[in-house]
Amino acid sequence: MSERSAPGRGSGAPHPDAGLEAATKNEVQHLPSDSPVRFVTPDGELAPRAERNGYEFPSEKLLLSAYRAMVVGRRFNTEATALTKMGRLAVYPSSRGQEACQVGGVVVLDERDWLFPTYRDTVALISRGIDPVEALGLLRGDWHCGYDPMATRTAPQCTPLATHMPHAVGLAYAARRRGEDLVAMVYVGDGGTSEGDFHEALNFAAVFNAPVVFLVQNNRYAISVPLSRQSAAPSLAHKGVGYGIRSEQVDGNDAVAVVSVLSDAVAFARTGRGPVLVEAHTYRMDAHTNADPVGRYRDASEAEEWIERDPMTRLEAYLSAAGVLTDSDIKAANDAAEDFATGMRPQLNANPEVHPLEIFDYVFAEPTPQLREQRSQLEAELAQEA
Ligand SMILES: Cc1ncc(C[n+]2csc(CCOP(=O)(O)OP(=O)(O)O)c2C)c(N)n1
Repeated sequence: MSERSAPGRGSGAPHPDAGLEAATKNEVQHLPSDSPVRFVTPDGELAPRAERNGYEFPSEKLLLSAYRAMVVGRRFNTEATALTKMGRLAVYPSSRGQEACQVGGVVVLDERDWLFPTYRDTVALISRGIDPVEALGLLRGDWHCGYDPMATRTAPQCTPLATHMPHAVGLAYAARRRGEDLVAMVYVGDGGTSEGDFHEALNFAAVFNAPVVFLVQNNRYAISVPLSRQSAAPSLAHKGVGYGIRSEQVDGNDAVAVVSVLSDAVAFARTGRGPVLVEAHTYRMDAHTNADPVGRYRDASEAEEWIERDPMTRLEAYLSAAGVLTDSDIKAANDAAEDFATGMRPQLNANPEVHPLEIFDYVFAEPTPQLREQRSQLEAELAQEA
């Protein structure tokens, strides 16, 4: 636990109704740091201690597992993008450049915790141990969701912006009322913070003290719309403050800082002291998806500049200089990533056998009249074609 969250420390396991009385509210510092929390400079050197804003250094073990997962994640991003070019994947929203956030939000979770991802967050899914082929089910167009959300404690990837946020809050609040101490980690983009569901979720979470960590990956663009056209707030982290949520901003390309701030946020939420919002400043190095003409709204030189702040090279440089990572560890991580990518290829090259009518199953426990009608329309069309 960091100095920063110390005021509420020791509150112990919460009463299931703890949300109704946020005892620590007045003691909690809600305002984010003036500049994003940082541990490591882009060159891989230690940043001045003051930039940590009181957060603690993560363990070497956690950083090493984050590093390995990031190497796999980077390789997965290139493989999935290649699969779109070969026509094996309908669409892929790459998170290249955002691997510190993708992995950082997952390595701080326990098995009991829930993850609520968006379409951008497939690397977070594989970092949680979800089979890569199952993780690509939605983007391949086979299923609404290719993995079992209950077994993996991972909600389906959400395509409508921010609609998963109230779900996460509801799940976390219900779990707390049942006496469980799980935390829900919600990923959302900068564009998602302009949606009504974002604001409703934050308000509910704050009023009912729900154990949720909102991770805003501010990658600078909502497709082609730059941040300056999306928000006039001093930072996206400030959006949490208005709801009474402890909020923080972090350098999202510094994996050490991301892991530290998010570990602290998860511990804070787990001990019943309420939700936390973390804005991670990062950059989407690739296009929004493979179908996006990125050159029409941003300069190639901008992406070039961010290469210097690449989260992978930064963590690698830091861990190597600290003597935690050797050349053979780096090679082993890259070999494992290569095996991972080649391992998923045969399955993705095979044609999936999915019955078209299955698209209507599992949408709701009880299908709506509209779904039933659509299902019979398609059934009739298929019968005609047969
Ligand atoms: C409710 C809703 N409105 C519009 C869209 C269309 N849309 C898809 S992605 C996107 C931009 C999202 O940007 P951001 O939240 O920053 O996430 P990123 O894609 O950058 O990860 C928009 C507007 C949508 N999916 N859902």
